Amino acid sequence: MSFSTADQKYMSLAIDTARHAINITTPNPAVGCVIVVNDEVAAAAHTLPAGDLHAEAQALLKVDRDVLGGTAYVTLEPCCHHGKTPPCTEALIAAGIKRVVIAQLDPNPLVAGKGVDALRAAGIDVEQGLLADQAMEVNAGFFKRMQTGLPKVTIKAAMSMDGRTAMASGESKWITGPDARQDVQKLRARSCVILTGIDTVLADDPSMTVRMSASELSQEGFVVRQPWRVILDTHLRTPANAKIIGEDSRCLIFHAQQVQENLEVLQSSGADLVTALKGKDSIDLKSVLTSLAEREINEVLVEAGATLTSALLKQELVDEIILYIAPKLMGSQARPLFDLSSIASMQEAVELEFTDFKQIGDDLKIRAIPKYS
Ligand code: AOF
Ligand code: ZN
Repeated sequence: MSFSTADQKYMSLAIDTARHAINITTPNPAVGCVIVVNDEVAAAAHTLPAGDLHAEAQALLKVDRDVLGGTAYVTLEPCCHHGKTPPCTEALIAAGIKRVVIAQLDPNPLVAGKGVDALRAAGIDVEQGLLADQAMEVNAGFFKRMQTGLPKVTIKAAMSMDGRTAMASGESKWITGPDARQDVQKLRARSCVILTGIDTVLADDPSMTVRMSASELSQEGFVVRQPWRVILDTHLRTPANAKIIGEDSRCLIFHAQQVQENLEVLQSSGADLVTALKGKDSIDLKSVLTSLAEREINEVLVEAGATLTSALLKQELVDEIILYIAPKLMGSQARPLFDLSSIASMQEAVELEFTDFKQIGDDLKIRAIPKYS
C-alpha cells in the first residue's frame, strides 16, 4: 500500500489528536479522527470518555462543511458493533465518506477486521497500516489487554546515580527534584491502576493520587480521572485509615485466602478486598494482573519497593521501566533499586533496551524495555 505525503500529514494529525485523549478514555482506546474534504481539514476529534462518543462520531458532529466524498483518517479501525455507542462504520457511511485510511486494526474481537469489511461492503475505499506503530504506541495497554489478557505493566522508580532508592533507614524524600516528580504525575494520570505493596503503604502512607489540574495535563474540559489504587497485602496489614484507600477512586486490596483479621474493618473503610487464588497462602502476581485485565484495566503503573518490582521482573511480567536518575550519590548502605540477588553471572543478567532518555530539571528520565527470551 502506498500513501501520499498528504496521507501521512493527516494521519499524523489524527495521532496527535488521539494523544490528547490518552488520560480520559479508559477502558476504551484513545482514537483520533481527521476528516478531509478537497485537501482541507473539515474536523479533527478524539474519543470522549467511555460511554460517550467515539472519535469518528465526534468528528462528524464537528465538521464545518459537507463531507460527501471526503476521506476519514482514523488511528483505529472504526467499530461496527453496538456497544455503549452505535457503530462508527454506519456513521461514516451515512455521512457519504468515500475513503477511510486506518492506522491500526482494532484487536477487540467484536471488531477485528469486521469494521473494514462493513465499510468496503458499502463501497468505501479502505486502506490500512499508515503510521501503525505510532498509533499502537498511544494505546499500548489496550492492545496488550486485548491480545494477551494482561494489562501493560510499567515500573516507575527514582534512584541516585549510584543506583539507590532510599537510605538504610527508609528515608527517601526526595531523591529527584520537583520537575521529575511533576512528570510522575503525568504517568499516573494516564494509568488505570497504581500498583503497590503493603511495605510501601506501611512505610510511607502514600496517597498515590493525581494532583495536577486538567489544564496542566492538557485535557481542558475533562475531569481529572484518579487511577484505581491496588495494594498487594497478603496478610491484610493495611491500616483502615491509610491515605491510599481515599474516596476519590477505587482501592483494591489483594490478600491471601485464609486471612480474617482486619477483614471487616477494612471492608467498612471502603476498600474492595480481593482474595488471591483458592488454596494459595500467597498472592500470585500473574493472576492479579489477569484479574485486573478482566476488570478492563489497560495500564498498570507500579510504584513499589524492590521486593515487588523485582518479583514482577523475575516473572517477566514487566513491559517497561521508567527510571528517574538524580545527580547524587547515596552511598552503599542505602537500598538498591532492585532485589535481584539470585543473579550470579553475566549470563543471568536481565537484558534491557533503552528506548528513550531526556533531562527533566536536574534529573534524567530513562525508558527501557526488558528483553525477555
Ligand atoms: C471506534 N472509535 O474512538 C474508539 C473505538 O462500548 P463502546 O461502544 O464505547 O465501544 C468500545 C470499543 O470500541 C473498544 O473496546 C474498541 O474496540 C472500540 N473503540 N472504536 O470506532 C473510537 N475508541
Ligand atoms: Zn466506534
